[in-house]
Amino acid sequence: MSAGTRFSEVRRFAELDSTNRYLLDEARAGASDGLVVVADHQTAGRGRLGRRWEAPPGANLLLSVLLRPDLRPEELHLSTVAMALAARLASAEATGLEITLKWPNDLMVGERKTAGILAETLLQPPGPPGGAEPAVVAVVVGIGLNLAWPPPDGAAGSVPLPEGLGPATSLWRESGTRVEPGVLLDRLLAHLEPLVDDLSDPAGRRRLASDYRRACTTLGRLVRVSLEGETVTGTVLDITGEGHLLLDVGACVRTIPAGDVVHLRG
Ligand code: BT5
Repeated sequence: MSAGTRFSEVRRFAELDSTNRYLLDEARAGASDGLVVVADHQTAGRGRLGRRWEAPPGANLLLSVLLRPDLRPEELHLSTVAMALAARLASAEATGLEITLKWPNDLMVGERKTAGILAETLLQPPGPPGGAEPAVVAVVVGIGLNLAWPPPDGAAGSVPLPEGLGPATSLWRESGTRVEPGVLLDRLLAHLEPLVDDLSDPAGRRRLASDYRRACTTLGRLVRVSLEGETVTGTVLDITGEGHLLLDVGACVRTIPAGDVVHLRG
């Protein structure tokens, strides 16, 4: 990335446990806004709720960025939104595919997941519940973007997908275009730069939220949402300013802060 942009320092690793773990440690040690880390392979790539992110060495883009935006904790979901919009634009530009967003953190081609985003936060003070309102010190936003894996059917060297992966796809599989991780990285960071500026500006935050709504195919859908200990089905009425789902479940409208969604029909 060219000097003078927020993302002028990119650290590249052949292997790391997790790019998010690495940058959270760097953030605690005082690393600056804009540090980027990329790995060819992760040995313990993280999803939400302790889940794993899978990718064979060298196939996909695995990256995290460290941000220190001027955000309140309830606005943090917008950092995931900024990454999702940047990755969507970069992927579409490189392949011509239409990429949609699935609440809360997925990029999709049709109903198959082509990227997942994990934002992890450092708050100050982390202290006990009921204490002073915490401030956002840093947020690490990681994305795993499937470029070449899972490969197209019959491609040389195909290996069976891990069990429980769910409906996954890659840009190569969907478009026939094999994009190098470095090419997609440059495009993604170029799109991310102005979107990260938007995080620290009220008008910018409104723009991010409205661009997200336009790209998010969960809105208006009949969905099944798995929550801790319960599954609910309903129609998505809206996504709130805090990034929560408003779900019409018939008897009432539920506010869902986080969960796993299955799109049931249009
Ligand atoms: C996510 O979690 O989708 C967030 C994934 C973030 C990964 C990036 S890679 C760079 C950075 N460093 C990290 O350590 N993490 C971030 P979640 O919504 O919980 O989805 C996880 C689930 O997606 C898994 O349980 C699998 O079912 C599925 N999955 C795993 N690998 C996948 C892949 N490559 N493509 C599609 N689905 C996958």
